[in-house]
Amino acid sequence: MRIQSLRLHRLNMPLVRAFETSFGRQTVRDVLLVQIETDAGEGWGECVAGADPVYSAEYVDGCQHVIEHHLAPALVAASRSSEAGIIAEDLESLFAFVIGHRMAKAAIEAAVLDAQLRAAGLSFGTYLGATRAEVDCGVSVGIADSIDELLAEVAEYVDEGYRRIKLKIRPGWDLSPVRAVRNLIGARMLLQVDANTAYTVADIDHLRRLDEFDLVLIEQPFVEDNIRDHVTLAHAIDTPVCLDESITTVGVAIDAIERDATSIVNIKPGRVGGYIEAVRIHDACVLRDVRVWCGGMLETGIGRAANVALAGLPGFRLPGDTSASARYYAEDLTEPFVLVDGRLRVPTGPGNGVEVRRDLVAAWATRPVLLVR
Ligand code: SMG
Ligand code: MG
Repeated sequence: MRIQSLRLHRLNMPLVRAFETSFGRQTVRDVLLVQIETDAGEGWGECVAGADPVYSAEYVDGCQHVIEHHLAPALVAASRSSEAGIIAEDLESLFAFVIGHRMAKAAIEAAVLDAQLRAAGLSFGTYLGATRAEVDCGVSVGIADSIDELLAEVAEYVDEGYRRIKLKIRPGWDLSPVRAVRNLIGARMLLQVDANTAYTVADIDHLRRLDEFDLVLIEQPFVEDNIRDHVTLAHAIDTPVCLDESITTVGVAIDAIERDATSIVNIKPGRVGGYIEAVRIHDACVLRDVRVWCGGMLETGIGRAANVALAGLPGFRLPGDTSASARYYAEDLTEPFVLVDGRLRVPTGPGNGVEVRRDLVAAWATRPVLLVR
């Protein structure tokens, strides 16, 4: 494919309800979209980075900068000088000169994949290897102002049919909310927690008290570069430990699994540099009989479409943070994803299988479109 240009779109989308985690409270999503134009047609990708570098080192202004000044010029130049043109499989080596910046790279990869799969008439699901037509969905529930408000929110999601509840926790908001929610939803409903690195190894005795709630997993209790303390926790606690922020490459995933730091893996394509690396991590986990599930970054329909396709792969044996559009946004940037019997359908159309609502992308823009060619 010849890549003629990249356009970067920035827009704000208010969340239907504030989302609070151990690292902060978010009421709006600052969305960066990559639109590429090629000789075979166009493609769209969504960047998952947040407005501030608080979930990871990446943040949306940084992603935009590195795309504008480093990745996009390299992509356009390589496309111009290469006989065969560029496809998504070329990007890893093409972008290797930029260290890290996986969320920025993943946004471009998604756009290139969308364009090349549309041109080939293939869906993301078929390309990635999805074996399911629909995927089980969970919902991630933020820290609330009170236990009563938390219970009201969880009850709503249970009524809507979500198949798993994930509670955000932090020191001071853990045992009591988890106990209250477990009492509300009963013993059989899947329940898990996510600390987003808010604890330290000194909290292990406290975290062991979560064992009585029969959780599916505890996600990322300690800082991302500390694999060793997760090993210590995993040996001390019955609840399975699951890494999110720590898992940045297939190599790190294998290392963490083989050291016993994680027995279930959260896969987020944005965090690991794209869908191709996400499938590698999936495959490495399947080989080691480690279950995986698809994480979420409050994506719009553009990112969600591809995530749902990924979640259709056979190793995704737990419900993902792949919730319906209505859990996040009053109006989505694509046709809405609707929960039916606790599941979302994997799009079957070419590319990501959804249509971008350009009117909304333009109407909600916070900056002029930036063109690189
Ligand atoms: O997309 O439903 C979603 C959000 C899921 O909890 C979620 N994501 O650490 O897993 C996580 C968080 C990080 C995102 S905070 C913006
Ligand atoms: Mg997480």
